[in-house]
Amino acid sequence: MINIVLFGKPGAGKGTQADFLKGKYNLTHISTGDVFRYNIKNETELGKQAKAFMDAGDLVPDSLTIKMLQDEVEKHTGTAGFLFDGFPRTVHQAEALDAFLISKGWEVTATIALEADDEVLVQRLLERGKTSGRPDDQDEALIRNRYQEYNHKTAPLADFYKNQKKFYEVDGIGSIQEVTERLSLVIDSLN
Ligand code: B4P
Repeated sequence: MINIVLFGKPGAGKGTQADFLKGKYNLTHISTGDVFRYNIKNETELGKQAKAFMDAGDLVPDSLTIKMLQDEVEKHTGTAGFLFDGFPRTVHQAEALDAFLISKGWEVTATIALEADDEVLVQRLLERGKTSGRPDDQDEALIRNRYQEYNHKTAPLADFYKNQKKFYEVDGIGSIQEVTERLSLVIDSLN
């Protein structure tokens, strides 16, 4: 079983790349952002609780996010592996993921970070905001708040996975296909 965490700043291309990698490596793709947006659209209790945080560009509290992720994993226990996109985003989430996977006899195989400059990414998100309908993509102040959240809460995860010798970095600037090829080189080297 191979379990990959796709890591990176908002707009780094996690979701974009996951769409290619899931088919290529036969992995079950879990995007916590997508699951939250599905719940918001369908006005579930979880969606109602997450909406204000997401609209403000804040991270959704760990208590909601970890439970949701575990429920998603439980739906796919027969899989050849998972591609975690946007989870974990805090050290507490990473610790919970490790404990949960260990309880199943699994582990994170590798965490791959898509590296890119903030200013390039802000422009990407503003561009996406013209068509995505996502409130968190449409206001530059909200987008910049997402980077604050990233720097305070998510960036420390790099050290968490470096300490486990599971951290890999890939240049996220270039064509989508070029970035997929760089990620594939890392994944192919894991066996
Ligand atoms: P997410 O849905 O995870 O998304 P994201 O950070 O906005 O973007 P991603 O990196 O996936 O970028 P994408 O491929 O789409 O998070 C949204 C919110 O959900 C968070 O702010 C938070 O509130 C909440 N949330 C989610 N998970 C959580 C967690 N674990 N804990 C707490 N809260 C959580 O690419 C972005 C744009 O760039 C697209 O338009 C794409 O077309 C373009 N692009 C991609 N690659 C490109 C390339 N190589 N060149 C040019 N453009 C490119």
